[in-house]
Amino acid sequence: MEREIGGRDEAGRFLGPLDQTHGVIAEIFVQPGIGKLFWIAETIKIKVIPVYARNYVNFNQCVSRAFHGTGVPQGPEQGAHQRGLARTEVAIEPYDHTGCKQWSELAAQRHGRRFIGQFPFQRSGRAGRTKMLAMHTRHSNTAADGGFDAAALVEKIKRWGKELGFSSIGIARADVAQASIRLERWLGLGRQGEMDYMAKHRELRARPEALVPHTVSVISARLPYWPQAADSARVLADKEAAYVARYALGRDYHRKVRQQLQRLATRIGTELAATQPDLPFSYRVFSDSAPVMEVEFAVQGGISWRGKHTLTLSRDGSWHFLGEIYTSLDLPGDAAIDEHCGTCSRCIEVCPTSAIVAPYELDARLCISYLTIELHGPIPLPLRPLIGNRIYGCDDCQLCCPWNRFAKIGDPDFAVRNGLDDARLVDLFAWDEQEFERRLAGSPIRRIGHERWLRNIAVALGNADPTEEIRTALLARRDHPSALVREHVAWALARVAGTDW
Ligand code: B12
Ligand code: SF4
Ligand code: SF4
Repeated sequence: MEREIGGRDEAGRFLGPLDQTHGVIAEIFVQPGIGKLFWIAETIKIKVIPVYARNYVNFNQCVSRAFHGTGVPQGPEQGAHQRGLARTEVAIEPYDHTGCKQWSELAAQRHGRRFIGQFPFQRSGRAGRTKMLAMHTRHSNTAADGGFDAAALVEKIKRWGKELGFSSIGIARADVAQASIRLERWLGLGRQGEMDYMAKHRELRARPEALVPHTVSVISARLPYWPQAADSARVLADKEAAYVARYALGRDYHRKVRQQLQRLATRIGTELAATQPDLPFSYRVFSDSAPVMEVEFAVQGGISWRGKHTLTLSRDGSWHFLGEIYTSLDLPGDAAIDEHCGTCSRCIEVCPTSAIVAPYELDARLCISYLTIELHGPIPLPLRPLIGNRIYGCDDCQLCCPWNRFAKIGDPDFAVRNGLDDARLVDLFAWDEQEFERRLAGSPIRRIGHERWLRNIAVALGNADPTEEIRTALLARRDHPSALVREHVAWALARVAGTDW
């Protein structure tokens, strides 16, 4: 059997979500409930071509769903099955026409199925001839769901999402097995720095149904935010100006995205109450508000690919927030889209602190966004000069991205407030705590508090060309009650004076 499905590596990858070992593969293949796959495996050879990790992840996940209760005892499919909900069936079919993906999609639709993907294989006895294998999911219309048309509902969800201002909506299955392995590696390397919540909630992050019971599908959405604002390049080049990340110039996105998702969920609920009153529907909405692997769901749901800077990216750029609805509805997952970074590596090259340590790998401890927003204590000395005038977050890896040339103006709620797109460092440094609280009510910046606000601006002032105005502003904060602020002001004063720290 092992030889039938390929060599050791291929076999391991084929059943990646379940296990990497042959023993487990053999065990799985004698389990009941996978007769169809077993039968097919006997009659055709499935050769999984070793490809780049991401290209087979969807295939793996879909196949893993066929093994109810075998390799994935906590699997969402099993949970759904036990509760009598609709469940996904996976069928693998040999397909003789090479290369034509569109044709496969049409053929699948005609049979009331959804095309997931295709890959080359060799039929036994006809070695050397490459053919395409088409794989479909069928959503069972069980008696319990009374003929629930999940695909039709998804179409409506996508339409309603657009009406609510989302630029794209996609459906992912609640399965992040592969991504969790990489998350563990990232945590193992300590790349989360002081973001303890990343390690603390790893279990909930890796298992959606542990965070919200009965979750089997994830509706992933992106809301565009690119604001009409002063030219970023000019502000970054002006050392006396303050650069605030474009996402933080207006209203806090956490609440806004969730509000829109809540509206979408209410609409789904109303539709189901009218058409499928007996179908259980539970859900919860998120946007950077809980341990959820948001980027992973957006990629799986086909609304973006992952750029080398690790953010999601689409043909209309990366200036969007992500949000999700975890739901008990068994919805057909979308196919991931092709990625279009190609040979480009601009984001890696321009990063001021070299935080993108390899394509798709970010060491948060070096990222200016982490240093200015997440880090509570002092900013490490060697990194301070590299921060320049970025006082809250950083956009360099997105500003340089060719795909962002196609960005359109985002939701009006993210329009600039308080002239933050083009403010002067000394003016912002003069805000006392009351002014900080008043002006930044409803802004994400308020979360860092006045103390870290001053810490960040002190660093930027220390990086500016020294002027008497800057020296005076720093001197006014030299005896600030916070030791953190005092230390950063002292550092900046030393820079202004041209002395060593
Ligand atoms: C923690 C966090 C941060 C941290 C760490 C960022 C990071 N890349 O991990 C810090 C504070 C640095 C940060 C910064 C920013 N963030 Co942030 N952040 C998050 C948060 C809360 C979790 C992200 C996470 O899980 N990281 C953990 C690591 C393991 O994940 P990862 O880097 O994505 O790693 C995966 C891949 O790289 C992959 N991988 C690793 N190696 C390899 C190798 C290969 C070959 C392949 C194929 C894949 C691969 O495997 C990993 C696991 O899946 C999410 C919200 C959420 N709940 O998801 C927002 C989120 C990612 N951030 C967001 C934003 C907007 C930003 C900033 C742009 C803000 C700013 N302007 O300052 C910057 C951008 C910095 C950057 N280049 O990523 C948005 C991104 C929207 C988008 N377009 O994608 C999110 C989704 C919030 C939201 N709801 O909108 N963020
Ligand atoms: S946000 Fe800035 S510091 Fe962080 S990875 Fe992007 S360019 Fe580098
Ligand atoms: S800058 Fe280039 S490599 Fe980086 S995300 Fe954009 S297209 Fe991809």
